[in-house]
Amino acid sequence: MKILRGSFIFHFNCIKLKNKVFNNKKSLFKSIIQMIINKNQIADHNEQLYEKHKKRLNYITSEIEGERTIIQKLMDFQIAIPSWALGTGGTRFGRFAGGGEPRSLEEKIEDVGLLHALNRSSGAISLHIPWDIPENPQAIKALAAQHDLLFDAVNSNTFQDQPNQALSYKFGSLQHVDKAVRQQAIDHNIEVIKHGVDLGSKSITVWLSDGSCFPGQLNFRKAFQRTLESLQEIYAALPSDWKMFVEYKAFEPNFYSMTVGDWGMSLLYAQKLGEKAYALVDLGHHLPNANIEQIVALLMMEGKLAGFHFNDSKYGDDDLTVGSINPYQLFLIFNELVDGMDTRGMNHATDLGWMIDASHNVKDPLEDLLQSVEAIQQAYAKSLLVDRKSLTTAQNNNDVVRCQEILQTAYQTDVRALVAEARLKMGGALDPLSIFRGLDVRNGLIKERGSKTVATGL
Ligand code: RM4
Ligand code: MN
Ligand code: MN
Repeated sequence: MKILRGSFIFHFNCIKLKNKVFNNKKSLFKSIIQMIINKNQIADHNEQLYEKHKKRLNYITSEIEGERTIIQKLMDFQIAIPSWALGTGGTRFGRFAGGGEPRSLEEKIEDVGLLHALNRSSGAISLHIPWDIPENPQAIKALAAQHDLLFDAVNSNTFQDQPNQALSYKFGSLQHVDKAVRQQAIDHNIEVIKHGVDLGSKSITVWLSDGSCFPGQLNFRKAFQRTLESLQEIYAALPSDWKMFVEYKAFEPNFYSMTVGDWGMSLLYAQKLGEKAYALVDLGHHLPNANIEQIVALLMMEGKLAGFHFNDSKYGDDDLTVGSINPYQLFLIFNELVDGMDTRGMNHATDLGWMIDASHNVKDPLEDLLQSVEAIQQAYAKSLLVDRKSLTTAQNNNDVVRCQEILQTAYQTDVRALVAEARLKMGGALDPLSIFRGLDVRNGLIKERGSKTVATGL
């Protein structure tokens, strides 16, 4: 009886799934994606995996409470994909480009659309200007809309000189001793905001590789003040519903000091700029062993956390797949985030910026991004499992053992079926990575775009 009932539900759900994917096909698949992933392939894939998935889901839901809320929160949670991470990255010494990389902004949007079709959780793209200038914003916006994509924060670039640029950033941009160079960098940032406005972005991320290479080269105080003044001019150009994210970074090879070097400096700029300015945390931008979860907790306490650039690292700003080196840290960060957001009554999905900032040197960028999104969702789901009431009681009783047990219980829970269920409910694939490989998506892209393409960006 039980088996019969189970198989009936299984069958019924499969029909529902097929219909859902079929009905959504217009918004899910376009152009190249349509050619590579045909409309029923996700449904077929899900059908094949459904029984196994259901077993896993039944197990976890029998172990935890509030699974519906968790699944809903996972469904609401979207992670922006950086336009500069869709091709193979490189190190300072070289780049080993893969095939089928996107050759234009349009193709980058298609790549993100492809990810989003598979996981339904990559519904936004973050553009780096001038690497990805939307020449025809209306058309770009329409293309993104076809793939159900929004535009997340726009990013300025004053850490490289561009061809035909009048003045050089060799000695800095917003901090430069020469006002003309600063003005050029300010104008560029304002230009970036304009591009963002055209596309419906609501924030600009400013990351500077301003600093000094040798002791004595720079007057720290004056460099800070010049940078602040420049940021103030950019801030003044923000539309009323926009935010400015000031991203810090402790080091850059060749540098002795960074002008926005840690969360203290970011916070200082953000506080002096005003209520629309926030500090952005890129996980790879800290000195080794920094307690990022504590930084996050305090930035949130001050209402000054912008959001994240997710990646992972062992030594420096390695830009590796988030969760690949230190998944426990990622969980602890999310644990603070959920606690902080709930305390402040914030919307988990929309009140902070969730972005990936990674560079893929040896993996297929799209596979890496699928792994990244999954890792973020897992850390988020686990942090939603933390028994906060008991944790507070244990903390108040100095019951250190219990505190650890509570966190570990959540962390050790296998939440993969919850994440997969959220995907399934949204019309995505139960196992995006396996369907990506099963359908040989990369080869489809190579056939379309060629094997010698090199994406712009990092
Ligand atoms: C920096 C920083 C910025 C990113 C650039 C490309 O290290 O993480 O966010 O825009 O790299
Ligand atoms: Mn970053
Ligand atoms: Mn970085």
